[in-house]
Amino acid sequence: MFEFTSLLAFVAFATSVSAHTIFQEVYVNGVDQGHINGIRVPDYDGPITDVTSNDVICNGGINPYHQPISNTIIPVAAGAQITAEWHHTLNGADPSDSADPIDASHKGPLTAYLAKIPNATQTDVTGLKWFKIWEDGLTPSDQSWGVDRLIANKGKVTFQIPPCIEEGQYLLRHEIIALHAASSYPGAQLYMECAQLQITGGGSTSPATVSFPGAYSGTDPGITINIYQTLSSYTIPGPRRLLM
Ligand SMILES: *[C@@H]1O[C@H](CO)[C@@H](O)[C@H](O)[C@H]1NC(C)=O
Ligand SMILES: [Cu+2]
Repeated sequence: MFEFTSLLAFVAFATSVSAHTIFQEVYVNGVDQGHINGIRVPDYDGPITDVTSNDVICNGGINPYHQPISNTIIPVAAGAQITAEWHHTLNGADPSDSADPIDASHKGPLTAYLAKIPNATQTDVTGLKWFKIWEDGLTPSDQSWGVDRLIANKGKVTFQIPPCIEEGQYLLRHEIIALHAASSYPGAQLYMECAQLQITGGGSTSPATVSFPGAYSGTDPGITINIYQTLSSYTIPGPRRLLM
């Protein structure tokens, strides 16, 4: 019994250290903007689990940023389709890696938020006002998650930049919340990177906003949850997405 338990613990540990992911490439209306270009990516692909930490804004901190940090600001017309691409490591796609783009155990939702920022390449990312533009959670009918759809699509997800928002410089905070170990807090694994955007055109809508940290709490039903049961619904953390 002892050996069996140790084996299970080892397997769980091995999975947890080997199965992380990084958002590392942006496509605008299908046009590739270049690998790790215009995105603040860490070298280490580990999660953030403290939802009250400043590292939940744009990662970094315990996962040091890849140097030099990209000073590209990606031009995007309001209303454009953004495709975001995730992979297990910063090396990009690896068809021989069963945990690329992310280990299948890491079930959970994906989200995307925007925040206006005076200068999209500035170091300080605290105090920004974030609004959610997209999310993909649980489909109760077949118990499939956003992460399942991400894996089926080889690490890519596509969503729209709202046509109605003000032009200017923004950070796009794109996130996976992996719930395989979320039955107690801290346990949910948050993966996020911020892409640096110059949004043009648009309109004058000023959506309701939230802060990071602050938008999530360890007691949120979407942060602390046992996913090893049939779920009739799942509440994605944070505000509802911006209605367009
Ligand atoms: C934006 O921030 C970067 C990084 O701190 C800095 O190098 C650059 O000069 C800033 N640009 C403007 C227009 O302030
Ligand atoms: Cu992981």
